[in-house]
Amino acid sequence: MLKKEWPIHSILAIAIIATWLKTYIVYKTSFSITVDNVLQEFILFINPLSMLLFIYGISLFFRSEKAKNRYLVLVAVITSIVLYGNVAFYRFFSDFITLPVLFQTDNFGDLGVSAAASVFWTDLFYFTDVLIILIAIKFINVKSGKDASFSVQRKAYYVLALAVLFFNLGLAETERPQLLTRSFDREMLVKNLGMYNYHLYDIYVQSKSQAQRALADGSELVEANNYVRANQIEPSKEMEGIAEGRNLIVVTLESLQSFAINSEMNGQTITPFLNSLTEDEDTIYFENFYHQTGLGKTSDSEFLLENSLYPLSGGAVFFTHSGNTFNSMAESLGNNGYSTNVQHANTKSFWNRDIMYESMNIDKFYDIESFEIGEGEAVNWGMKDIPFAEQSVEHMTEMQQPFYSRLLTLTNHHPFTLDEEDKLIDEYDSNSGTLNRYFQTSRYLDESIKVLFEDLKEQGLYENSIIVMYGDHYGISENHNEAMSQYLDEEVTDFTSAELQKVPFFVHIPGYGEGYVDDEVGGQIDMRPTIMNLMGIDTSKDIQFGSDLFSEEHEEFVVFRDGRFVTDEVVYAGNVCYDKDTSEPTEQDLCAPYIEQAFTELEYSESIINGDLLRFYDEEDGQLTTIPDVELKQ
Ligand code: GP9
Ligand code: MN
Repeated sequence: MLKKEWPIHSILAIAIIATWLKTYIVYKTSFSITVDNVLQEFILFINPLSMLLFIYGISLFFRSEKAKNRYLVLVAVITSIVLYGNVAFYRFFSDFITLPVLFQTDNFGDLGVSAAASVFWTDLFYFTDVLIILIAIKFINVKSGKDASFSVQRKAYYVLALAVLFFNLGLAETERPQLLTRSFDREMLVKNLGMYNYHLYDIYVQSKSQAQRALADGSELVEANNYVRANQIEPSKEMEGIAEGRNLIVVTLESLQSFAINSEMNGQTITPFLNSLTEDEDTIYFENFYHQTGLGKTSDSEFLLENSLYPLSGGAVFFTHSGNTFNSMAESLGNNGYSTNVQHANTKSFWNRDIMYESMNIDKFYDIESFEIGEGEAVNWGMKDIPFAEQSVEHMTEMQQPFYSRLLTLTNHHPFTLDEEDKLIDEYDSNSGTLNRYFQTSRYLDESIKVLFEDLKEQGLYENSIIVMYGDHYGISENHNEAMSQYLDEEVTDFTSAELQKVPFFVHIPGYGEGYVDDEVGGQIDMRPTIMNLMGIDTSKDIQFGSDLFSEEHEEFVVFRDGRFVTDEVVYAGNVCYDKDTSEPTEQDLCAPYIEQAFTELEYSESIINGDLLRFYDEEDGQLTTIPDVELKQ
C-alpha cells in the first residue's frame, strides 16, 4: 500500500482519464475515421469526455467507498464492451453498430459467426482501463470522508460535464451543421459526437420509430389505401412495356438543377451532352420536373425513386426507418428476374445505405471498396465522376442480365471543387464562389455522362438498356439568391425559388425514335410508376403516391416535401399563390383546393412510413394481411 494519501476523488479522475484516452487510442488504431483538419482531430479527441463525465460521475452519489469503486469498474467494463463490440463489428463490416442491425437477424445472420472470427486474445487491450482502475483501487490510498462543501462540488462537477457536452455539440455543429437533424453518416456521428453519445442518439432515434410502429395496426392503412386508389390512374398504354426485358440503368445526377440545361454561362455551354439529349430522337426530356426531397437529400431522392412515397419532414428516412418493410422498385424488378444493384463510390454507411439497401432488397451495393481510385482520380467528396462512370460500366459487363443498376454521381456536390485539368469551362463571376464553381462541376458531370454513354456502347450494353437520369435536389441553396439573381437577371422571389427546384428528368430509350421535350408537370414521386410501366411491370396493386408521367390522365400537381406545391397553372410558396404565367401573386382561391390535398397526401405517406404499414400489405393480391374482414378498395 502506498503511504501517500491521494485526494478524495482520485479514482474517479483516473477512471475518466483512462477510459477517455483509451477510447481516443482505439479511434485512431481500430477504425478508419477520416480527419481532415486540426479542428476535427480536436473534436475526435474530446468527444468521449462528456459522456464519461456523466456516467462515471454518478459514483459521486454513492455513499460507501466500496460501492463507488464497484460502480466505476462496472462502467469501465460496460463502456469497454460497447467500444470493443464496435471494433469487432467494424473489422468485418467497416461500419459502426446501429440498433437495427442487431435485430435484422435475417439480413445479418452471419453477424455472430463473423464477429467471433475477428476476436483475438490481444483484444484484451480494449479493457486496459478496467485494469488500470482495478490497480488504482487496490494500491491507491484515497483520503476518506467528505467535506462540508461536497454537494456544491458535485453540482459544479455536473455543470462542468454539461459545459463539456455543449462545447462538444457546438464544435460539432460548426463542423457539420444539422448533424443531429439529418444524421448523414454514422462515421460522422461517431467522429463528432463520440462513440458513447452516438449510441445514445441511435437508441433515441430508433426507439422513437419503434414506438410509433408498435402503436400502429393495419387499420390505418385502410384510409391511406383509399386515398391512393381514389387518385389512381391508368398508365400509358402506348409506353407500356416498351423497355420490357431490357437492362435498366438509372443515373442520379448529383445536385443538377434544370436551369443549367440548355443554357449558357457567360457564353459557355454548361451541359453540352445533356443538351444534345434533349433534342435526341431516343430521349424524352421532362422540362417541368421537380425534386421533392427534404433533409435526406440524395437519399430522399432514392427513397422517392424506389418507393414512390414521400420522404419524411423530420430527418432522413434512410436513417430513421431502415427497418421498415418496403415494396421497392428493386424488389419488384428482382421478382421479375432482374439482378439489382447500386453503384456509388462513397462509404457504404453514408445515409445508412448499407442497411437501407438490404431493407429495399437491393441485391448488391458497389460502394467505395468496389472501385479503384487511381492517382488524380479523386476530388472533393471522393472518386471523380468520369472514372466512376468507366468502372461502373466495367461492373455492368459482369452483371447477370437483365440488370437494374443505379449509379449515384458525386463530383457535382457542394463545395463544387475540381482539379485544374477537369475545369472545362470558366468560373462564373458572381459574389458566390459556390455558384461560380457550380457551373464548372456541372460541366464536368455532363462530360461523365457522355463517357458513360460511350462506354455502354463500346461494351455492347447500350442497345439492350434504357437509361433514366434525374437530378436529385438543388445544388444552389437560397443562401446564394443574390448571385442567382445576377445569373438569371431577375429578382429571386419565393416564386423563383420554387421554380428553381426543377431538376432534369431524362428517359433515354435506344431505338425509340420519337424523342421530344415533354412539358408535363411532374416530380420524383412519379419516377417509379413511370419506369415500371416502361418495364412492363404492373403496379396497379402497389401503394404509391405518384403516377405515370406518360399517361394522359397524369395529374399536374407536385407537392414539395416542405408543403409548397406546383401545378400547371399555379405555384404555392411562402403561403402565397402565384400565377405561373405572370410570376406574380394571384388570388389565393386558385391554390386553396390544392393546399388541403398537398397536406393530406404528405400525411398519408408519412403515416405509412411511421407505422411501417406496408408490413400489413400483400402487394400480390392488394389486401391487408392482418385484418381479414376488411376488404381493401382496389
Ligand atoms: C453521398 C452523396 C451526396 O453519398 O449521396 O449526398 P448529399 O449531400 O447530396 O445528400
Ligand atoms: Mn445529392
